[in-house]
Amino acid sequence: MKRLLKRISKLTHLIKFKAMTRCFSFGVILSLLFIGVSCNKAGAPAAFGPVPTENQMRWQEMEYYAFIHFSLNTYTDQSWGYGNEDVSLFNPTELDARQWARICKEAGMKGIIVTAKHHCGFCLWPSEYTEYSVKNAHWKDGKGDVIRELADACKEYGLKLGIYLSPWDRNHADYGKPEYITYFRNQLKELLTNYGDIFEVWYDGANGGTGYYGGANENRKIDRTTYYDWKNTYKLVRELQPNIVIWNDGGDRADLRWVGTEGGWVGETNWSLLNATGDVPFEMLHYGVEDGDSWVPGEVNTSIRPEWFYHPGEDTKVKTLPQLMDTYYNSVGRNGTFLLNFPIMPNGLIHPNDEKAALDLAGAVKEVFAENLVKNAKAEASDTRGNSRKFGVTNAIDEKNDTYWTTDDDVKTATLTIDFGKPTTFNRFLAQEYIRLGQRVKAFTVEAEVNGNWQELAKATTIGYKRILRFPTVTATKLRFNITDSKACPVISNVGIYNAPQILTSPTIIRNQAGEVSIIPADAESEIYYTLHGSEATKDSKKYGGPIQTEGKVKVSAISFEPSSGKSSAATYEEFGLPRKEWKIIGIEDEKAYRILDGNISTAWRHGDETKLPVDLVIDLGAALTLSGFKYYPEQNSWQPSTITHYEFSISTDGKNWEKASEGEFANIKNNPLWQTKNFEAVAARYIKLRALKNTENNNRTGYAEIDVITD
Ligand code: FUL
Repeated sequence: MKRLLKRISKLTHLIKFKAMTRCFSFGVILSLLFIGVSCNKAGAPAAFGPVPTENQMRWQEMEYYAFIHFSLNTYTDQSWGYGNEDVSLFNPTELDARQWARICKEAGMKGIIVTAKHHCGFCLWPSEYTEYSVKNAHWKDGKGDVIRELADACKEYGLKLGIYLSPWDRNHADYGKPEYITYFRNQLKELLTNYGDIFEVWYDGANGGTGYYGGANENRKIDRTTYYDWKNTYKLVRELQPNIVIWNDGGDRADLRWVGTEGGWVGETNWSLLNATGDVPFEMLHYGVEDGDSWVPGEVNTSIRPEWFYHPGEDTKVKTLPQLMDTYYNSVGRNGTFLLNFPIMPNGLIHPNDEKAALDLAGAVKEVFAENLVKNAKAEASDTRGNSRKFGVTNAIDEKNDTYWTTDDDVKTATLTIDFGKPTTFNRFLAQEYIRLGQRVKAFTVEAEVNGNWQELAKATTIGYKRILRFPTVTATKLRFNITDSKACPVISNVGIYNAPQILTSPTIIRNQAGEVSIIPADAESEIYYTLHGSEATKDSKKYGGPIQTEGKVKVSAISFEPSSGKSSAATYEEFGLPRKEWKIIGIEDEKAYRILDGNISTAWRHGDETKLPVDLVIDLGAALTLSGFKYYPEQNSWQPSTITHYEFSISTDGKNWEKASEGEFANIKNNPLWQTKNFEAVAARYIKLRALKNTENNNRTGYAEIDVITD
């Protein structure tokens, strides 16, 4: 029987077309085999549709691991290096990869993926194939090797090592030519042979564009569908590291997929499936493809700060506990893995604020899942096999990943009832499918029996490897987990019920054009305390009673405080430049354009549909100021983006004669559409002009949520 099942599962995996996913529409032979299985009610169900490889299984079970962004950008305050940055800038005098590994270990992470080479081409290891590496840096007199130090530290702390190797290389003279592919593979060989086991390799999707390219300083375009010849690169990778998983951003199907955003979430519906060929639009990256023919699970990558590389200005922008907790639920809790980035500081260390945030998250996750309330409960299934001994419901409450509850083969709806025996308080529900047999569940609900009445707590779609639902705290004696639709008989390895402590969300701080600061709590019942001078707000700070009129530059810090529990949120910080009271937008009649200056990043304005790029936004600042930079926050609209990528910024004293102060790109703005800051040499001016040259979509749509200037 075992051999028969193995053969069926192999066949299911091999034959890749849509009809395969319905048992009784298979070819005659397969149908007979399935009927044979379904007749034997004592046997295990056959695998259904695509299933994970052992490498994907091992990776999925890691759940949570780290990204490290470290390169020459760390020393130039950039997101993307151009490829001409001086190697000697790289000098992490206190570099300690053991500090990185210790923090990751204590944070509950299982591995670390490091940017061995980012888009600027600089290599963190002494590659034999380029001069643009640590071997020509001052650091350790050119004898250093960051990858070696990290590999050793990972070994010591029992963490796995992963490698990010950017295909786009803005330094290399051959980029865009066939010779570069040989170079890229030579580098891969170095990284995949000299540093022990590598669990994951990451090929960033940013590809081609302007760059230094060995001094050519030009725009190089590549055809991303053919240039890298991924098929043969993947072959090489698998030969060198048979246990590895390969990440690629969707265009070239690998083992793992990007989830279409760097914002820290994957879709609530999340199939670990895609089709092996054809386009993968953003929505598919978010949600997977229900009838996809290949197992390509999603990995949620996001940074612990707004940006990937270290920028000192973000030391107060480290994500708060509620933000990180949300990301945890929206990744691990939605059938994804969580890849959280630490930017390394120029001295070679992780910043203490980032360490604290990661350890706070670890503590909070531990607290939430400390006690699984199903442990002492009784479980009952709605069908016969579910109550049998071999595949019965007790397997779903034993907290083991390799045992499961399943129903009779022809059953696609089922209920598991948990009886706590006494009123029990909870607010989280966790379910796991035994994905080795495929991802099956399409919809489910959770109900609770409160004072003798059943009430619905949550309604959801897919489960996959792990699904966690949050709902308001309830006290109930029984809980019902109803699978309301499934592709084939459900196979559930675990359910969990938890009572998570409440975490107070930090307030939002905004300042409008008139200089009024408003502080908005996430929960209207919270009290707010604030400071205006940069020090951290505490319960002893001033109580907020409504908008505060401010003049000049201000640094606001605020906390939410819940009088009933005595709990405070983490502090929010916002720094505001000069008020924009006297600012006027020139040449645009539409009053709504003033949304660009309203201090609220969730309101935006865009030019009319007839606009053709390049297009200008001209502002009269009302008086001459000494400017040393500007800031742009793009409109947050992922369906019809209006995000500028290439710009010119000019200044004028009279609004007629203009001088260019800055030009270039907003690097990585498509994937990470947050504040873009550009600095330039201080200059006095009364008028500013932001000229949009190009947007992320290569069309003419141009919008702005906010524009501001930096003054000395
Ligand atoms: C993006 C890159 O362009 C960013 O710089 C960063 O490395 C992120 C993880 O992926 O696409």
